[in-house]
Amino acid sequence: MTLPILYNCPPSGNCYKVRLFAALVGIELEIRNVDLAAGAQKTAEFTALNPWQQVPVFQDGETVIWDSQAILVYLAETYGKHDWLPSDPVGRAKVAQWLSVAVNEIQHGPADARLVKLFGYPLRYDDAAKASERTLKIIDDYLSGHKWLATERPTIADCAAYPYLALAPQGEISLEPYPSLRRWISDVEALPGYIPVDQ
Ligand SMILES: N[C@@H](CCC(=O)N[C@@H](CS)C(=O)NCC(=O)O)C(=O)O
Repeated sequence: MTLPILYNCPPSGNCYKVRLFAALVGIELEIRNVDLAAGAQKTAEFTALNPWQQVPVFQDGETVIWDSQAILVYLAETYGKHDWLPSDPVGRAKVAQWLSVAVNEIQHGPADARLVKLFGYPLRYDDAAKASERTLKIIDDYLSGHKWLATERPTIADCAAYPYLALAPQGEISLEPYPSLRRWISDVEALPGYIPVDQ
């Protein structure tokens, strides 16, 4: 049997989103690690898969998808149970809303702070820390009245948002002031099949 391929980088939170969801729903993947530090994402071969020269990339036969949010949508539709991506208009829109937050507010807050502290990326740490404060506060307030992000049950929105929220302390962003966010993180970690990020 040919397994779908995930072009992956072990400490990447975006790649971890895909590995996490695959583990939660029991999708077996062939993992191909891409050495970002050595510039393997910039080769002609990899650029043909993803012109943005980024991981993750997912390849399922002839189908190639880049962007972790898009891969989650594909996996939920193709392999996952429909519960992970609701089919009703409101549920679908709420999932899209949080996928957007994952790429924008979460990326430019705790994910960027982690890039600076863990990998020395030339980004402005103070800006990322300030953005993190606002983002984490808004999400914490929201989660004080909601068990999961998009619907009454976990969806791909939770998988997309979880990695860089849970890994915020690696960017020296404390989760201490956010009890509802910490409760949600524990709930994600209690899901059957949960796997932690590679280090
Ligand atoms: N929106 C994309 C972002 C992907 C992304 O930023 N990937 C990073 C690793 S987390 C990457 O491949 N960077 C390549 C580089 O730094 O040259 C996604 O969600 O997949």
